[in-house]
Amino acid sequence: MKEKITNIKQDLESKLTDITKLSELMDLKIIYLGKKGLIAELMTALSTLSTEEKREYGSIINQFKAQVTALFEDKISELKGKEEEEKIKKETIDVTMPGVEFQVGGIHPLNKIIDEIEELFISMGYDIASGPEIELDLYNFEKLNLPKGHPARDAQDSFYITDEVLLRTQTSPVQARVMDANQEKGPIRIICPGKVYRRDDDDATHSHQFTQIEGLVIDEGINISHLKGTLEVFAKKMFGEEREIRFRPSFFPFTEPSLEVDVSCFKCGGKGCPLCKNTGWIEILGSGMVHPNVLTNCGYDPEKYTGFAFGMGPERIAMLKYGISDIRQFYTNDMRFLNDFNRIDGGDNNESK
Ligand code: 2NL
Repeated sequence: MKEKITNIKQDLESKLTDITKLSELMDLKIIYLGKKGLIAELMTALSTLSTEEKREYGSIINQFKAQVTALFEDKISELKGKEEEEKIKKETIDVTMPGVEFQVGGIHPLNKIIDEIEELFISMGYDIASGPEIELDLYNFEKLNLPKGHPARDAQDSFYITDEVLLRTQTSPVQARVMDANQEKGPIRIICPGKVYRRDDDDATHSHQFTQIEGLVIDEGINISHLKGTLEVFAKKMFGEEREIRFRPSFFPFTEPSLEVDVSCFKCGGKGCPLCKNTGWIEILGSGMVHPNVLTNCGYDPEKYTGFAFGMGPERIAMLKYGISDIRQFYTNDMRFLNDFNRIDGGDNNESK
């Protein structure tokens, strides 16, 4: 038995020195250490021996097995190291190969406009407020001086979920909620950007879902000159310092008086062109002094407080500013359109769409 073990060992050592390939080594390992390998055979042979001999040789074979396993482990790591070295030697890097082009994401043009408007109002001391898109009739209409049956709350235009719950049609309910929730009933200066929903058939100028930014300022002594000054700063910031604004009387149920705001045409400078339909002016937003009923409905004393409010559509502002003719471009995620606004210059020079 001893002799047999010595022979197996010598034979293995000489075989191991000759082997240069990892795959051959693995085959050899099975011959020695496999289930039906030489070591297993030695173990089987034990059964023919006496109890005494079994004990002696059992322990010798176990030690031998450990030695053989160690020999294989050493050789495996030696060959693996060599193969790795050779692989690295063979590898070359072609520095002239073209690189992989990465698609870099960017901020959506609509969000860029919203961010820009938010920045401006934050710089004037406004807070940003938000609220639910699934809204109560109470906040979307009732508190804003649009009682049930009011012609301006045409049910045809709204997505009602129940009699009292709908998808908000404007962001004014956010402002009504802020007024309502203000315990001190003190001054407010907020803008409310967000998604709104109307039951419209989508076309180049209509979308059933779009965005709005509304603003609200409430304090003692707020008057229409505050509104005019604020919106003039806004118009100049968005459309250029040389711009002028003008106000036209209008009607909204939640403001009195109500004013529509036009900016002098930034394409022709006011001389008249197709963009301004030869009027020299372009409508950019609606505004007015907060209706006393709205103040009362939200817990403010209209004898003490006055306020102004305005509302605009960021899509319209972006379409005017960048010459975009179809509102659906904002929602269809056509990469050719989006990439136009994703250049290093931020797309501000885009005049071609
Ligand atoms: C438009 C016009 C406007 C308001 C929105 C408002 C909100 C409260 C009270 C009073 Cl809580 N007014 N919002 C006022 C005037 C006009 O939006 O053409 N939007 C696109």
